[in-house]
Amino acid sequence: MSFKAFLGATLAVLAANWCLVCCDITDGNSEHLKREHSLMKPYQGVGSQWDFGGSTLVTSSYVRLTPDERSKEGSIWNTVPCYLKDWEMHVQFKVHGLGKKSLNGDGIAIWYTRERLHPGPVFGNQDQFVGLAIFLDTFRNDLHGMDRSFPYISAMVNNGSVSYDHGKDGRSSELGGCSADIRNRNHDTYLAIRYSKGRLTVMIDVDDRNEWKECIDIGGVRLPTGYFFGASAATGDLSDNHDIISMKLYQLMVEHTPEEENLDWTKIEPSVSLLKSPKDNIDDPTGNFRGTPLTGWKVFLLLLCALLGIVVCAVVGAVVFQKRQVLIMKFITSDPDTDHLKEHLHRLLCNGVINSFLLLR
Ligand SMILES: [Ca+2]
Repeated sequence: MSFKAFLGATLAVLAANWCLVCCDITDGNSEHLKREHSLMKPYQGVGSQWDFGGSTLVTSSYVRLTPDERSKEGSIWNTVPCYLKDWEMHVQFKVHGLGKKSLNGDGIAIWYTRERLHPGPVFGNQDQFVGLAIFLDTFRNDLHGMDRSFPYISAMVNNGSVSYDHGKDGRSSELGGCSADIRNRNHDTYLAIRYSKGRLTVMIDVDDRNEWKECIDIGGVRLPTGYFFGASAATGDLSDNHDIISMKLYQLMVEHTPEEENLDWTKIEPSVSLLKSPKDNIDDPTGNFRGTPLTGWKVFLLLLCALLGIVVCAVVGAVVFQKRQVLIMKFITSDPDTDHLKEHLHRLLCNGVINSFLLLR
């Protein structure tokens, strides 16, 4: 192989690898890692670009928000407000501890909020926050919500007016979520949060398959620019090590209309315009969106339809049965040969079944 051919082949392999990485991250959008909003080993930016508080401990290989001890809370916050309109945050994290399954808590929250470094009761951060939160809830508080398994990942957008309901694991304000086995895994676990053109997508990679699995995908989400990224965690009577390995922010190159560009994005109030109400499913054990409740006349119509269906089926069945009986009688009287009769009866029965099927269709 000539040097030229060798160089060409090497460049092709490099280009293919680069493309694979690129496609994996952004699904087609070109992207840029924003170092001022990213937290990476060996965490040299901590101190200037990141503040931390509470029980947070920064080592050279991880940022431990809480140790595996009771009643701890810690957080880490980007000091630089983010003015990107479209972004994707990748979080590499690890939740691990000595507690047996279900005997651990409480979890991690990833934030994009107006305020920063305000300790409080929501996974170590303040309640009635303004902005976006993604909760990695590892402890089931609501013993009535057995339809979902824990750990459970969910999203909440708040304009400061809503309190997070720990007793219900945030179900009343949840925009979407999924169960994810994120605890005590032997491999790395990842979460991706993408916000672009009003669409919020959360993906997870927790099964060591090196592929993203969708967890949340909702439109109509309005978030301003100029907020801060952060992460926090808390333990209660039960505990875990809550470690952040990295938080990498990528800018998504998305075109906006001139009208959108001219808006003052810092003035946007966090909100969600859902077609249906959020998953406030206090009465609904399935946790799914509820349709309008069935009123009296709707129940009546439903029952009437069911009754009519039964009557139609019964009439069709009776007609088919009667026809078949008549034909059988005809053969019995017209053909006294027993073997021949048997063959006809068999054929008729088969035809009868097929006819019944066709009629019922
Ligand atoms: Ca919980």
